[in-house]
Amino acid sequence: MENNKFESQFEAKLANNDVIEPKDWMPENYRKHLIRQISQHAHSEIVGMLPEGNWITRAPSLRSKVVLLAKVQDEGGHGLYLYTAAETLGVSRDELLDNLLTGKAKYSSIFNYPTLTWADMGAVGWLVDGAAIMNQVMLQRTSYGPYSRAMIRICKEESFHQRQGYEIMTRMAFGTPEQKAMAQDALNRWWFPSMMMFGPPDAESPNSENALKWRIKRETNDQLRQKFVNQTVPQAEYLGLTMPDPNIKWNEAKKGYDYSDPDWTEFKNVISGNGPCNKERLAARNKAHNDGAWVREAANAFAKKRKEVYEAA
Ligand code: BYC
Repeated sequence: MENNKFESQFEAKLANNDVIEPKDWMPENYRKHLIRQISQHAHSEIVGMLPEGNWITRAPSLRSKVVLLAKVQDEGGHGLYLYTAAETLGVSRDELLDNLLTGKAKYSSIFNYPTLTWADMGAVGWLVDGAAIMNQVMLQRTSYGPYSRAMIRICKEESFHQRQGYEIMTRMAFGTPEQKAMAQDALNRWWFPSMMMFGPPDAESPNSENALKWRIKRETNDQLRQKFVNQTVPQAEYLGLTMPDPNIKWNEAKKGYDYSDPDWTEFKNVISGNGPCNKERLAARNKAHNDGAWVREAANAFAKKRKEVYEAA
């Protein structure tokens, strides 16, 4: 009876577009759904630092190095806000990190592809951050308060990241023929993996129904994928690059572009641990975690000492 009352209050808040806060009553499945999505998102930010971190020491100018460095640091910050948001749901950071490091947790499929040339820094910023923003703008209005607030800041920074990538693409596409060919090659390799970032087609997305019902997501995987295609095709045209999908064609009736689906078998392979870089990414995260053990020990020792001094005073 009591639970019913709380449940109606929860439903009323959702219907009213109010946010749910950590101390509010929430259904157990809503809590679990959020922990799953927010922690996967946090892991994606942290693993997402690796493909770009790969190019910091090889950036072609001091300016491009500083900008890339700032972008990669932002992603570390995004991971931090998101882990903190997940912790408000009663899960510990240690448990979440353990799930990532042991390969139990998912993170975005996109970060299991290699960054082979400097043009990939352009394509990642343009397409990967472009897809991320397309998905994340709606998450600023997600129903869980701490996630929504984290997303507001993240989206501001992601817009800068997208511009950083598009600037690199512009310089290369309007540069020498060799640079233009590198930009085209990067677009060819990153297009379909970026389309996979939105998740499986709606008909095969087991989590979408609850996510939409609870206003965690406000648009479906396919709706966002379509918006991303509509936004990106004119940008590629401006760059004078060819979209690597011969089926991309304006469809007046739907006021959007038709396009080919990515290879969903490849997607399933990548998210089950068998993408081109899955093993390398997990090994790099584990190494960074182990190498950082002394920092955690020092911070804990300092906190303990400070508490003793405070209590003795
Ligand atoms: N990669 O029922 P579905 C970023 C999984 S951007 C891996 O549709 P949902 C960044 C899904 O988890 C990237 N796994 O799920 C950008 C589910 O498996 P489980 C991160 C994927 O949750 C630039 C199963 O497939 N962004 O961080 O309704 C630089 C069925 O899917 C993927 C976010 O995380 C994928 N692409 O929709 C640095 C945004 N797609 O959990 C960093 C927040 C699906 O049932 N997340 N799966 O075992 C979301 O909006 C949603 O979670 C998704 C998936 C759209 C990703």
